[in-house]
This record gives sequence, C-alpha cells and structure tokens, in this order.
Amino acid sequence: MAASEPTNTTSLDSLRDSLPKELWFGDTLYLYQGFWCFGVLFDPTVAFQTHFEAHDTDIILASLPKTGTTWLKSLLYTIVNRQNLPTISQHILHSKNPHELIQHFELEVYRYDHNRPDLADIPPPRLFATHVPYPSLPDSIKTSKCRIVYVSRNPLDTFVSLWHFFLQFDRIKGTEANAELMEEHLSKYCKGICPFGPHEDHLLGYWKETQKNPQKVLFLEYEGLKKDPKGHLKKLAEFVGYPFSKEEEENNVIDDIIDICSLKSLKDMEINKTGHVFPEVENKFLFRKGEVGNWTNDLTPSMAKQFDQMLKKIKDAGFCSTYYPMDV
Ligand code: PAP
Repeated sequence: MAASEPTNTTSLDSLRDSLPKELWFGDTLYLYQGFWCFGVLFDPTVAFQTHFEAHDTDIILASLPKTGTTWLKSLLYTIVNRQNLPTISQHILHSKNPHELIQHFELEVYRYDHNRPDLADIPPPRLFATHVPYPSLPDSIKTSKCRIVYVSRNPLDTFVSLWHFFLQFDRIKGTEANAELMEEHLSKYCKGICPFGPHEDHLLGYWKETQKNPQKVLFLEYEGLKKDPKGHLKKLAEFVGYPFSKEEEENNVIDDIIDICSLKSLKDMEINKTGHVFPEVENKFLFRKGEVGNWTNDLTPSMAKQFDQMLKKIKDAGFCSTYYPMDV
C-alpha cells in the first residue's frame, strides 16, 4: 500500500471487509496482498507498511510463524548485544522472553499505538521482527541498506508445530483427539490458507531476494541451525556485522551463546514457565519439542502426501533444502 493511501479506521475497515476471508481455529484470516492476515493484525500491518522508515543499520528478522522465530530472536539479540551483556548466569534471557527483546512490527510495535510509535530514539542497531512476506514489506526496508535475516522450516514440521500451538488456547483445549479439526486445518495449510501463508510463497519470496542480493537477505534453515549451530552462528554474526573474534572463539563464546539460547535452557527459565508476552499466549506455549522431522508423530503418510504440491512448487522454483527431503 502506498503511503498516500488512506489509513483511517473506516477506510481500513471497508478495505478489510472487501477481502476474501477464511477461518483459522475460529479467527478470521483475510487475503491481503496475496497473504493471509489475521483480522486483528490487519490495521497494525497496514500501519507498519505505511509508516515504518527503515534505517541502514536496522536488522530485521523475518519468518513464518513456528519456523524458529523465538530461537532466532534469542540468538540475534545475544550476538548483537554480547559486549553489553553480563555473564551467562545473569543474561537478560533469564528475565525477558526473546519476544520482548525483539518486537514484531505487526504483533507489537504497530499493534497498540498503531499509527506512529516513536522509534527514532532507539539506538542502532534497531532489531525488529516480522511475519509479513517480502513483497509486502515497506519500500524503505527494500531500498535501504538494512539487513534481513530469514528463517525457514520444513513445512510439515511447521504445520505440526502450529497445530500444537493452537491446541493450547483455552478456547480450543480438549480437542486434541479431534482428527476432523486437524484434517480441516491441514487441508487449509496445504492450500496456502494459514497465518501469513501460503507457506511456499513466503519462503520463496525471501529466498528469491537472497539469490538476487545475499548481502541484504540471509536465508537460514531451522534444520541447518540444529545440525550445525556453530557454523550458522558464525555466519549470522558476520552477516549482521558482529563477527566473532579469534579470542571469542577460543573463549567458547559461541558455545555459550548456543547453550543459553537452546530450547532446554529457555524452556527451563522461570520467565518462560510462567510469563506472558502476548495477551493470549503464555510463554510456555512457545517451547515444545524443537525436533527435526517430528511431523512423523502426528501426520499419517496420506496426510503428509497433501504437502506434495507445495513441496513441488518450492522445488520447481529452484529451492531445494539441504536438510530435508523435498518429497514425502
Ligand atoms: P512463534 O512463531 O510463535 O514465535 P517459533 O518460535 O517460530 O514460534 O516456533 C516455535 C517452534 O520453535 C517450536 O517447535 P516445535 O513445536 O516443533 O517444538 C518450538 O519448540 C521451537 N523452539 C523454540 N525455542 C527454540 C530453541 N531455543 N531452539 C530450538 N527450537 C526452539
């Protein structure tokens, strides 16, 4: 949306109401600019598109929900701020969930003060996150020298993670055994109807940009981070302009960061057992198994088959994961 377009509440309401809609676990998703946006995030998303002015020093984490956002937030924040952080035992992650350290544009920054929150005084580098697909990012992100870190994940594991995430909400609890509900949402997911989906378009949007401009977009895979965390951390630190020195490597700084940001470490922290970042989401909802290939526990072979077309589309566009088979 161009900056000149109206963003007052009435015109936004009529724009939103004119869009195709679908239900996702009882919430309405609207097909906006080719992606499915939660109704409650529609105004904040438009405000982000209209008002955000990127700085060259900004670093933006982009992802689909459930692809490793929380993990990347903890890693990115720690890498960039490591000189100012006290010892690992007093690390800020003990008192703040990663989502408090790096805020999402559409989920937080533009959610409550959604016209023009004052971001100018945040010292560089400003760290933000978004689930918005690449084509719908504000122009200033695309044209400035700010950097984007994208994390992707096997669509089958992503769907299963999303499924378990939504089952934790009070309004849905107790439906675990409801195979029909799972079939319904699986079928939607594979047709592209899911928060910020279609999955394949989201992934390919950022992947194509990394092909064109690897200095601008770093494309990571969750599975790669699990397999070779050290190699990936070095790559990430270099990309964002905070490379590890030889001395840091010798002093095991990379291993310390991997340890404190690990799933077990974050899951065991008191703040993540009891706290709340988002109104409906308890911090503990964000940490489950964190395994690669965990989908085999929840999806039958015929359910998995439904992903074939999506995987084919991704493969046909030229992306092939190094870490998981592109056919099931
Ligand atoms: P979000 O979109 O709600 O922020 P996100 O963090 O992207 O969720 O993804 C959650 C997944 O990452 C969960 O995967 P699972 O359901 O398959 O288990 C969660 O367990 C996993 N996860 C969270 N923190 C970490 C971590 N530190 N290391 C590895 N995986 C993690």
